[in-house]
Amino acid sequence: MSANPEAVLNAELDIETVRADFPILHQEVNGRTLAYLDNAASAQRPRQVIDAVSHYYSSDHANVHRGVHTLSQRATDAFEGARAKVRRFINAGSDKEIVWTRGTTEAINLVAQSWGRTHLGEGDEVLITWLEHHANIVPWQIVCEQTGARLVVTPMDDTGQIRLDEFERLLGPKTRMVALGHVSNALGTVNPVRDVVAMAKARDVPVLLDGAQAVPHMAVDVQDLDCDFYAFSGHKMFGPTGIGVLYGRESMLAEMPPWQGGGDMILAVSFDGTVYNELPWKFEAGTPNIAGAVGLGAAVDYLDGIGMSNIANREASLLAHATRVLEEVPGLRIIGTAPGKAAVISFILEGIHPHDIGTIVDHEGIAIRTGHHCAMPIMEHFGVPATARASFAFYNTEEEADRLAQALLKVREMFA
Ligand code: C6P
Repeated sequence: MSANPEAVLNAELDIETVRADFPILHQEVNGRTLAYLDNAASAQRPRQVIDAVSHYYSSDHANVHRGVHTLSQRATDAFEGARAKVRRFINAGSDKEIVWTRGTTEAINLVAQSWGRTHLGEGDEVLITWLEHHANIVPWQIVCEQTGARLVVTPMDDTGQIRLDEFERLLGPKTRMVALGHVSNALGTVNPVRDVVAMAKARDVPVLLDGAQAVPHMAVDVQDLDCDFYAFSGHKMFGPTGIGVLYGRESMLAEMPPWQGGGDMILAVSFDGTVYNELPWKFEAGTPNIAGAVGLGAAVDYLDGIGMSNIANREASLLAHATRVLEEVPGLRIIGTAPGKAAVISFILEGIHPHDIGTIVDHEGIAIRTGHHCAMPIMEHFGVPATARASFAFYNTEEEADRLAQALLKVREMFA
């Protein structure tokens, strides 16, 4: 699909054209056409991203920010050009606010270590929610251990929505940071991040949003959200693995110390001391994932070409269809039933272990994820060890959802 935002704005997506962009989807798995319904774990890449990475390695590769030679300049232009694309995509105010990381996990660890170790002390509180991925729990637990701060958790209700009344109550004089997911990977709940940010801002508490499951599926505007940090991963938004982004408000990043030392994050080094580089390079020690950044820039172009509102609309109708057909499977219970969910359906089948479900549907060529989805507290809340999870992208079809429902009927027959 060519990048032409006006032509496709609010258009019905031509699914066959879109699917033609994704070579991996056109294969048989276990003798059946692949139905890839594990997009929340990692989405697939369009040809445009694969070509951009291949072109970079075939024509432009050298180290960045280090050479006067032509290839190094080309690599630097491609690398910094990708940063500018990401900045525009999430409407950050400046390229200085876009820090490359390995992914969401590293972005959150960066904030926990750099910001957390300098701002948290004995008795301070970090307020998260029950819906977090482990990547937005464990880094805070680590920094709490290091500083004597305490992790406070906002409960959720049985539909999988955070209790805003409880959040407001727990947001107290000792809260130093609020950190929560924009969209839950395990349930699909879209959290009321605007309300949360407004409440936190009223008390001058900074907010970090884990956007790993939001950026691929909806338009995200960090200035409009008014958050201080926003973390996301390239591989979930149709870009390469090993590249991700930390957006940080410039005033926050400016006063944070580096969290890793080495090449590229310095202006001058002597044995008497080091002068750190400017933003954002202060946080990018060592040779970065240049090809990953280039590929992520191409993924942003691709998403822009389709239009995020078209993607959100398409996925909403896919979710409605898939929910309807899965609910017809006897004994199936959907875990996470918040209104306005993202296109994620976590479910259990009475009396059948999710891993068995995953293995059997794989024989039908259908890829879903089973397990705790790196969100063990959510499983604990619902009293289940694991769920099966189908997670959709704009290139999925109603027919694939129907195939999943039919495969689940077979699973039930096998265990009858
Ligand atoms: N969730 C899933 O199957 P990384 O691994 O750093 O790219 O992303 C971590 C992460 C952080 N937050 C959320 C909300 C996520 O969903 C993830 C990754 C995958 O749901 C793999 S566990």
